[in-house]
Amino acid sequence: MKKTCILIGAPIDSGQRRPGCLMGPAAYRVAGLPQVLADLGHAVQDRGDLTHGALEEVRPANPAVHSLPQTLGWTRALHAATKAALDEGFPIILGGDHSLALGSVSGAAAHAEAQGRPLFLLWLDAHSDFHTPLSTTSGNLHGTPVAYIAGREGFDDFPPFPAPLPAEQICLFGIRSVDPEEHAALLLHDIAINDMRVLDEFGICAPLRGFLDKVRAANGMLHVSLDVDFIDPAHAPAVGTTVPGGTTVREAHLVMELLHESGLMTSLDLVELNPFLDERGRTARLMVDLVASAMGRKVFDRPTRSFG
Ligand code: NNH
Ligand code: MN
Ligand code: MN
Ligand code: MN
Repeated sequence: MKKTCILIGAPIDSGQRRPGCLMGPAAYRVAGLPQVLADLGHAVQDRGDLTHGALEEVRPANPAVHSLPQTLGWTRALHAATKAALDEGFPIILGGDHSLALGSVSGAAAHAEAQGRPLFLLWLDAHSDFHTPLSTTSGNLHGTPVAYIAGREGFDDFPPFPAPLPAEQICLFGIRSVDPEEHAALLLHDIAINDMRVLDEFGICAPLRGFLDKVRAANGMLHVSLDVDFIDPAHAPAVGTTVPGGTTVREAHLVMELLHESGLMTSLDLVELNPFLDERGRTARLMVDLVASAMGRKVFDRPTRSFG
């Protein structure tokens, strides 16, 4: 199905400490994302880059937390932009660090609620990002969006999350770095955790198809949040928080191809690309190629599936 892709640049790097993610949206454009989508037959509207708007003075209860006013400003801006874009097409958020998902997923949740449809979340990441602003020791709010989305307490400075997602509607995929506090909280919440151990044993298809079947059965909307560090740093070096043992290039493409085949994905974040750390643009180009697979590019275009 051809879509109207709405590109929303989110040059945000207040959710972590290493400068560079704010160059992400520019790198995706330089790597040719708008043209790649157009070549696949989609309509493309590039809305340019967002700004975080006016900042309020807020002091975090946890002194480790930094840049809270900026992250709150971005959360409001991304909430509004994503919610509005969902009325018109398929939003692709060009990050920016993963704290942008505090806004993009809350905007998608508000849209889904207005439609009377459940929102599902596929979190493709080395990390579980299940800290709260109270539990984080790094103080980096990019480590918190899944907790916000699942309705964990500790987000008093943030707008209340519209209809927090029940655990069954969240799927973490590719996980291989979980802090002790996140681990304890995840066990209480019973969220599906397809960590690398699971993917090593069962592969990509079975766990992902299981989740997609649930989305389809519920007539759900599906937000996908793709963190660059989902992919092994050998292939995707341009990220501040590399964790070895990630997915291969083909495994990442297979996720995207299954998402396309499912026809279920309704919005997408591309996060944590730090072009300052890249090697001649290879990570930016890989991310663009992954989006192409998610939007219909195939190695070989079979009319029906045939493996004979
Ligand atoms: N759990 C760590 C923290 O809270 C790392 C989070 N970093 C990420 N998440 N890159 O995807 O600081
Ligand atoms: Mn992340
Ligand atoms: Mn990560
Ligand atoms: Mn941590």
